Amino acid sequence: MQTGLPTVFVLFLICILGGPEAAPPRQCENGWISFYGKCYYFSRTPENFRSALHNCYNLGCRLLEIESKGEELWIDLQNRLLGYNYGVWLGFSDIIKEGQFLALSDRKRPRYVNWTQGAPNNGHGGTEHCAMYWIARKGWNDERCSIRLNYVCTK
Ligand SMILES: [Ca+2]
Ligand SMILES: [Ca+2]
Repeated sequence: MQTGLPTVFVLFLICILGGPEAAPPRQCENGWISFYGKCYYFSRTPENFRSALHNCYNLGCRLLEIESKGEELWIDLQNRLLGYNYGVWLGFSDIIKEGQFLALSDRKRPRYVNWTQGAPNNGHGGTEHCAMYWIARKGWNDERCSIRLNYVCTK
């Protein structure tokens, strides 16, 4: 476990208490893209997991939690169009209990998952506790929270 990660869980609470309810489709602000009633912000620079989470909170709360195959295919397409290389952070972590990935927004298990073959494997000496979407493998992987990846914020 890395120092400072409990911050993530303070942000959990902020997100739960202050998070937007499911709203009817709406126009997104400048710089955000609309897809099926949600607004998406795609980062220009890669950040470590904690910074990505912070940045999304500052912009309106939530790090991307893919909820369906349709959403995932769209995210995959956007990632490729933007030229992202490795992938993007997903708002799921197993930092509380190894192997049990929970959503940062509600601390529940994700209803939709798409781990790549062999993942999550808690690799790099058991230091992989943050989930990401892996473009090349079109699926999810657990990674070290300290690496820098592009990220997507949703609201
Ligand atoms: Ca892990
Ligand atoms: Ca892994």
